[in-house]
Amino acid sequence: MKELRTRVVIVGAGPAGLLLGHLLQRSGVDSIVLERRSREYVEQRVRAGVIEFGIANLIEDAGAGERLRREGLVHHGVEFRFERNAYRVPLSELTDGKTITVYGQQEVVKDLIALRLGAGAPLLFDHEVTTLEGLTRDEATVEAESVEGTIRISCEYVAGCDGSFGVANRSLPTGVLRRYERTYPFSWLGILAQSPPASEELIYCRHENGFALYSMRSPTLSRLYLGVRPSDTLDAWSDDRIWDELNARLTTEAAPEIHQGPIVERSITAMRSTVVTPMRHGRLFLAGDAAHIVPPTGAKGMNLALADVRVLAEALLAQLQRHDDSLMSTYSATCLERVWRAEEFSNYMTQMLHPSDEDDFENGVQLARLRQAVHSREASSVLARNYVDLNSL
Ligand code: FAS
Ligand code: PHB
Repeated sequence: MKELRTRVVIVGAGPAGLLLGHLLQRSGVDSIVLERRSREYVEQRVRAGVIEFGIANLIEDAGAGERLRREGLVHHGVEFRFERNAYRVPLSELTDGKTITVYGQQEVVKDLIALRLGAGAPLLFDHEVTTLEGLTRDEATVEAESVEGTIRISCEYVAGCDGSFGVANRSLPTGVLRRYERTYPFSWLGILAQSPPASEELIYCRHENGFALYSMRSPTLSRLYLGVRPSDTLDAWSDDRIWDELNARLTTEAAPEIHQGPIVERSITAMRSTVVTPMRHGRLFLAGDAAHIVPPTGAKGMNLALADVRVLAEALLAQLQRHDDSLMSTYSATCLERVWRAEEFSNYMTQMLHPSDEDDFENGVQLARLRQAVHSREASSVLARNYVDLNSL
């Protein structure tokens, strides 16, 4: 048993844990980041790709945005396709010039890992946190297992940035923990393909066969998604079937073809919405997917996680440097107000863009909502503001 001591233990080296570690380290507050997976694994894990206007500024202001600004793809609009037609929503025009940046989550993770290791700050990969104790006592302790054995860390606060299946949200005692959940009758099959993007901007598509999304990672790497049945497995989807279905759903008279290429990554992700409350329990603070999950249709997952950390870092620094716990005591309420807005927007986008197999009345309502979103200036302005900058509104 190795015994260590620090001020803040951060569980999880995803975007939330790494940005928090960086913001604390930059302000001279010691922390230890523990990650159960290897560095290679977290740096190659394909997830989110869209960064909001205010969150890109947050990453840049934190001194972690050099490559994001250099390689990120800045978009001023987004396209919706349905009933064989395409409609562009001019995001920047509707939001006084704000933009989204397309930059892979794993690139953000790589940049933050390089910064932390470059600063010589502790980041322990292949360390699985098993126990959180003393959360309501004078001092918390965190235990983690690795091939070298067990380490036990005493600390003042614990940041649970370990995702929805981590140890942190399971450490909230029953009676304290409240979980709000919704699951959706579809999943997303996502692929990464070595093909030049067929479009300058993202394309969200509602087709009678199902949902489709055209996104990208670089001028040579496309990221595409298909709505599939929750029971579907990757074996049921050959490359030909994937491209045939993407072509069937995404193409219109005006845009007959999408560029195909070797598929280098594929995964199926279940669709669900989850909110865990409270986001604080004594010395434990939850941030990111540990506290909330949104379906990716609104591109809010990573943005929500980083916005939580913006609030948490300020609250921890106020307490640890100025013995002012006011921001800590409002942390949960402050974040949950924004989290529920993101849940609402992500649910709105998800319901609007995924046809129902059995409820034609619902399909009628969805199409009416979609037509309004692209034809009514008021509706597309609300959509644009939420899509581009919800977490900083
Ligand atoms: P993360 O899940 O990124 O990081 C948590 C970390 O904690 C992980 O590295 C995990 O290994 C570690 N951990 C867990 N338990 C631990 C323990 N006991 N000890 C130590 N470490 C532990 N969002 C989008 O906007 N667009 C997308 O296309 C999209 N696709 C997604 C696909 C998938 C499969 C998933 C799960 C999410 C996707 N998301 C997407 C949402 C995603 O971007 C998340 O919101 C984002 O990863 C949240 O970041 P974190 O809260 O840092 O959690
Ligand atoms: C992505 O690029 O991976 C992406 C973009 C928009 C979404 C979800 C995922 O809504």
